[in-house]
Amino acid sequence: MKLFSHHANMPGTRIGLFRSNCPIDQASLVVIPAPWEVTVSTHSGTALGPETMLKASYQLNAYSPEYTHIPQLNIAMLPISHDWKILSNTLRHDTAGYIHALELGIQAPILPKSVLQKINSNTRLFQEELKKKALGYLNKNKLVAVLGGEHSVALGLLEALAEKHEHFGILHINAHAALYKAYQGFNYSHASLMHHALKLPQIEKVVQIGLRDYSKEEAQVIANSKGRIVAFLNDKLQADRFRGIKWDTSCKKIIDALPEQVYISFDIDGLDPSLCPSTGSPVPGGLGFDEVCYLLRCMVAAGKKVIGFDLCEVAPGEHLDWDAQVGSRMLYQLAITTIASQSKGDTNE
Ligand SMILES: [Mn+2]
Repeated sequence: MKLFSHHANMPGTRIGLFRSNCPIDQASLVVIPAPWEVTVSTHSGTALGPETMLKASYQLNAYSPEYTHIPQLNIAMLPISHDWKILSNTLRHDTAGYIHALELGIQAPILPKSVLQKINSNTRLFQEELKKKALGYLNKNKLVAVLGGEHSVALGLLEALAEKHEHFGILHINAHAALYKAYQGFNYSHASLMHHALKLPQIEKVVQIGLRDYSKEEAQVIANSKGRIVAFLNDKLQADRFRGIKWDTSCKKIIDALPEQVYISFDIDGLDPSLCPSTGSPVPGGLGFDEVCYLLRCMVAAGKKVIGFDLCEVAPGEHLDWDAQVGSRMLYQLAITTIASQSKGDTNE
């Protein structure tokens, strides 16, 4: 309660996500905004992702003709936590100069051990708080999603889901593999999310798409994973298309690699950077918006059940808020996919 009590964005004082007026206690899908950016590289701004996507979501028609059997989108976003935002800003203040120096290739920038420890321990505390919050809603049989913020914010939700589900897989959409043990000294960096996720035995598989910027060490982790990590490399997927293999065929292969229950972890930089120019670490190439939407629809048609998702690394841009427009529309696609995927079986376990 403490975290959300004093922020102006209280239910009833502002229009909800996608102009929905669904109260949180009646929502089937609860979105937890995580305005967090402590270890972001290159471009900052993703802590503003949730509020800019909320605003952009008012311009969207929340209607999907292919899912008319869903009577309405019962989705509600929690108020954006002022306390999380302040903590993130404080820690970011300590890291920004250090990260900037590393990226300029300046030798041995100094970040005192005590500062690093402070960042690592506070990040862990934040993740545990998010986990607790997510578990509270999961225990009420609601679906939960996290809206970042940097990609590391998804760990709390993954840990919460691991307490509710014995087995599930992750569809990981990202230009990066996120398999670093630690990155730039940070234990819980955006570049380490999958490394931490794979410590959860409940996660039987990580299926990666969009991957096009990764290290030799990360490639070795994938190769040594005995099939637990399946990477559909971006170069390979695109080469297949250039050779005339239909995207539909590739989607079937991706979906076949996933177990029945799927969590979707979506770093927006998995998409072509023309769709997310202001994200923290943009990489040329990548997936198209329609390609991802088609894959999501195929997943529902194939009977996969989406048990939760995150959408991260969306940052506001300078021009017309294009990044937030794309982000909110992808958020809608993920939400409708998750809700539609429930109808082929029982909700939750
Ligand atoms: Mn990424």
